[in-house]
Amino acid sequence: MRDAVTSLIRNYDVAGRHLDRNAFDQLKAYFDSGSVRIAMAGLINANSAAIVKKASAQLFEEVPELIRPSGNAYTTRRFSACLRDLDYYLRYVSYALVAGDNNVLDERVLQGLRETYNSLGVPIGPTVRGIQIMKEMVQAMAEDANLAPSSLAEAPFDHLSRELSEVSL
Ligand SMILES: CCC1=C(C)/C(=C/C2=NC(=C\c3[nH]c(/C=C4\NC(=O)[C@H](C)[C@H]4CC)c(C)c3CCC(=O)O)/C(CCC(=O)O)=C2C)NC1=O
Repeated sequence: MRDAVTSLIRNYDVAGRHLDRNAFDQLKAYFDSGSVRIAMAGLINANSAAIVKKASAQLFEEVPELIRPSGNAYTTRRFSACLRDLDYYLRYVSYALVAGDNNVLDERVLQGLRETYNSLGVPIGPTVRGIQIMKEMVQAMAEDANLAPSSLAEAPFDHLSRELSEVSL
């Protein structure tokens, strides 16, 4: 698992190079944004249950087929699995925010996930929509809490969405 600092050091070490101006600019940007990242993770963790509840309600309102008898989130067990997945995404997003790096998402969340979803018929499109709804909620909460720039919250949610849907950059 890597964070912004270990990723940067790794790249320079692989190339056998001293840290240069560009490295110091990147490090400074990471440390300067540190308290906002931590506050955002705190906001997520303090409100995770409410975020999952509201985001899932909105998702099921937008895509009601999911909870109809032929839907993937139909039955109590699958409904709970769906909410649990949203909570996983939220928790790992908070880790990635603190780390300033999406590597934790690749290693702990995304590996093999598409295959699992495909084999269980979990629809990717609505899952990505759920992730995006949570992103919008977290950004709105960050704005209310005067955490700037609130766009810092975007990267990990977008990374999850992009990798899950395999949409090229
Ligand atoms: C920490 C990393 C991690 C992730 C991400 C994870 C996801 C994950 N979600 C699963 C299932 C599932 N995921 C969903 C999710 C949904 N269905 C829908 O219609 C919605 C679109 C969506 C919710 C937004 C459902 C319903 C299942 C159960 C499917 C089944 O068993 O038939 C499964 C299969 C095993 C299980 O049921 O527990 C995994 C591994 N597990 C992990 O350890």
